[in-house]
Amino acid sequence: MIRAKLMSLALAAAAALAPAAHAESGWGELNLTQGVTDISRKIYDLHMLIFWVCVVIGIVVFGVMIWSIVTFRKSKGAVPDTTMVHNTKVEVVWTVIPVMILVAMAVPAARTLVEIEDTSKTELSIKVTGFQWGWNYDYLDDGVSYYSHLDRASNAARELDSGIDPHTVEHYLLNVDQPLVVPVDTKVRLLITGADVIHSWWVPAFGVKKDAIPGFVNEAWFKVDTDKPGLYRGQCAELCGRDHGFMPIVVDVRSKADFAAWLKDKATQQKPAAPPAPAPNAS
Ligand SMILES: [Cu+2]
Repeated sequence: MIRAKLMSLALAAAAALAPAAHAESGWGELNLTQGVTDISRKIYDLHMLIFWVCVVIGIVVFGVMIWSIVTFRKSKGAVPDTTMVHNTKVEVVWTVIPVMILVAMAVPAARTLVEIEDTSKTELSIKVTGFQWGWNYDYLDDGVSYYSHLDRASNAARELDSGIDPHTVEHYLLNVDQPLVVPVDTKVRLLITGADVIHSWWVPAFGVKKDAIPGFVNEAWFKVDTDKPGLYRGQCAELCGRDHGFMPIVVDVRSKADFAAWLKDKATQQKPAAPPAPAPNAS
């Protein structure tokens, strides 16, 4: 009777989940993104590997537990065994198997962690300073530096009683006035710090999230695939005060040639004006 009830419950649950499982977009939105860098894909693969390890362990453990509860219930006349309280063989097995599983997960995880921290051989260094509330990007070798704030349209709509429907604003709260511009296929090193309180620079598609701490310089790096130029969005990921939700991040990834042209342009714009020529001596 109970077994039949359990079976029908399990079937009902499976039926409820099945159509949703087919709607790729629905479930895809819940999962980690695969991203556009080698590291972000490695993080995704690790996440999936460990997720499935957990699923299998969950099924096995709960399966044995539920089966034991149902099969050896009191109403069926089960009597607890008080003679066998220790079994060395079983203890060894349930210690060795989890240790092996943990080691099998730790090895690839450690390898990826080491790679994430490897900021050698970078080709472009940008200092990122988080402040209340926005970001400053400083291209250290090129004398280019600028601020990146929430874009005007979002900023107007977010005001109390603005009368603007946020749904009409494109990329509401996820757009900036000046994005960070970087080239594809280039190992970009970020030197991340904070000007006032702790912020965190987070762009999921790159697999990068690093705290911006005043007085500290944290390093991070990313290298976007050659065939993946475009706009990538992120947000401050450390609660930093009143306008924490209003300091998004946008990274504009361009081809190497486009980037070089942009950087040259920006550098000329920012070059301080030459001092006025000295007035000819009035004699
Ligand atoms: Cu913040």
